[in-house]
Order: sequence, then C-alpha cells, then structure tokens
Amino acid sequence: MNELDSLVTSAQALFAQSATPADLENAKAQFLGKSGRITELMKGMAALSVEEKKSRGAAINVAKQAIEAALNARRQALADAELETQLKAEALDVSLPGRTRTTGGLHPVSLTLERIEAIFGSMGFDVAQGPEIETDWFNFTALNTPQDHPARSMHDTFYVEGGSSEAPNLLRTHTSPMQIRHAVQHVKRYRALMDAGQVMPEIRVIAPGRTYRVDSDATHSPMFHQCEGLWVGENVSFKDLKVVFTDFYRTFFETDDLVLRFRPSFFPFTEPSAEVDIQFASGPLAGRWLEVAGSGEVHPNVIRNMGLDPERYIGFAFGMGTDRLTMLRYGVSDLRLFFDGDIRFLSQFQ
Ligand code: 2U9
Repeated sequence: MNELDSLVTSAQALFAQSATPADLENAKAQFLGKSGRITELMKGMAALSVEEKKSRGAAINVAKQAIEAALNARRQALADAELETQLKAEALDVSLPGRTRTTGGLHPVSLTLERIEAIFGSMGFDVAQGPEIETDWFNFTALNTPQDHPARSMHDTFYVEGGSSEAPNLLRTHTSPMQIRHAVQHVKRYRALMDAGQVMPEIRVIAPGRTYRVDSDATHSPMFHQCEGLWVGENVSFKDLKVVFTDFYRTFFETDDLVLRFRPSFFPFTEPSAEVDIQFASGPLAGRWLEVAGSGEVHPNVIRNMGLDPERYIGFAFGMGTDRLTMLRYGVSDLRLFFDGDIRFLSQFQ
C-alpha cells in the first residue's frame, strides 16, 4: 500500500474511533487542518517539476476527498446516534393507557347531610344556613340556657376573640343558633301580616352543619356535625314530632322494620324533652336500642326570644348527630376515621 493509501486508511480508522463531534474535529485537524498531513504533502510538492506537480497534486487530491468523505460519513453517523439517543429518551409509548383523573366523590358525612336534607325537604322543611363563629346570645342565652349552665364552661366550649366579656364569641356548640336566626328573620318578615291579624306561615326548618365541642375520643371529635330541626305554628304537638321522626328514620334507613322510643329527658330549650332511640327488627343491630337524637316541645322562653307569643305559637325541635347517623348507616365504629383524610377509607363510600 502506498503512502497516500495508508494515510486515508489511518484517517478512516481515527474517525471511526472518534466517539464525539469534538473528538472527530480533533481527528480532522490532524489530516485536513492548516498543519495537517494533507497540507504537509501539498507543501512537499514545491521542489517537483510542473509535470510531476500535476500528477502528484491529483493523487493528493484524491486522498483528500476520500478523507473528507470519511469525515462526513462519521459526522452523519454521530449525528444519527445522537438523534437516536434523544428519541429513545423522549420516547412515548402511545399504547400505554392514558393517565386517568380519578373522579372525586362526596364525604360519607356529606352524603348523610344530603340525604337528611332530601327527606326533610320532601316534608316541606327549609334548610337554614348560619355562622360557625357565634355569639353567646344565639348559642346559649336565646336558647334559655342559664348563665351557670355547665355547657357554657371552657371545658365544653371553644371561646374565640371578639364579643364582650359578658357575651364572648365562640364556636357554635350546636346548630340551634341557625334556627333562632332563621326564626327571628321569619317573624320579622311576616310581622306586618301578623299585626294585621293574619296567621304567620309556619316555621319549618332544619339546620345541618359543623359544630364544635371540647371533646375527643372514638365517638367524640372536637369538630362534628349535627342536624337540628324546628317546626313552629299555632298547634304543632309532640304527636307531630313522633310522626315526622318515625317517617324520617324509616326512610333514612330504608326499612319500615324500625321502631322509635321517646325517653323523658331535660334540655333548657325544650319542655317536655325526650331522648330518641331507634331499634331495628333485623340486621346486625337488631334488638338494640340506639340513641340517635334529642327532642322536645320548644320552651316558651325560646318561642318568646323568636319574637312570638308562646300563648299562641308552639312547636317541636330536635337535634341529631349526623356523624353518629353515618356511623350507624355504614357500620363505622371509630368517628375519627371520618376526619383522618385517609383516601383508602373514604373511597369506600363513592
Ligand atoms: C330552637 C329551639 C329548640 C334542638 C334540640 C336536642 C334536643 C338535642 C343533641 C342530640 C345529639 C345534639 O348532636 S347532638 O349532640 N340535641 O338533644 N336539640 S332539642 O332544640 C332547639 C333548637 C333550636 C330555636
């Protein structure tokens, strides 16, 4: 093999070993650069005759073109390899299933509140709204709760800034304040009608929502949910309460094999008062009395605090723990599971 052929061969070998464009440029400089081998050979022709320069120059040129061809081939090969690497890195397997966004769902207690609102809605009850930070008046005093009642003490109630030292603000301990507010607005709205001797449209409302008490164990949480109800008119009796409650619980638990028991009790805001138990005739809880609510005929002082004459208007009220109702409905034994935010538990109710 002559000198030029071995030059081309060594150039091809060096280009083939160049792993990166930078290596290849260095290799190129050794052959095609200003101080490269080809330039040296061209300079070496100075002493030749005209005839010899022609043939020698042509031969060197052939070698130079072969080296340039090898250089371009290697450049392309490196570029292709780089593209291949990039494509692999960014490869998207379109046959993979799409990233689904799981659908959300309602919290089991929200499902219960919606169900309660639907059932009482079918009986003509409105749904009251109201503030969770309440005044002492709407949470206790308007509800005939004496100043020294234990429920007012710090170990039961969360007091917050604002209000006055005589009437501090607090986190509502039940949803009763919403009912008082609703009743006061209702009476104001129909005051002119009543002053003209007409009968006030009945107050028929439920008040679902969050309530707060200083308590925490497997069946008590500092934040829990209640739904209270109120039906006031010219003659709304305890019998009406029994009918409404019997209908509600049978509908809620989707069975007529359910009986209620009213046990005499005491609440400052109702007289007479009764705790309410239910008993299933069949199923896992059959035969056991389960306390589900408190109730009673609204105390005359509370009727008065609504702006009504207790000699003319009377009605019943009740309060039920909706977290407890949810636990009964789904067979949940620890209340805290509702508020831990564990999606594995919550997703069972979708
Ligand atoms: C007004 C007048 C009377 C609401 C009532 C109860 C009895 C009661 C508890 C049961 C379980 C709350 O969730 S619980 O802890 N409630 O026992 N609540 S009567 O009486 C009212 C409310 C508003 C204007």
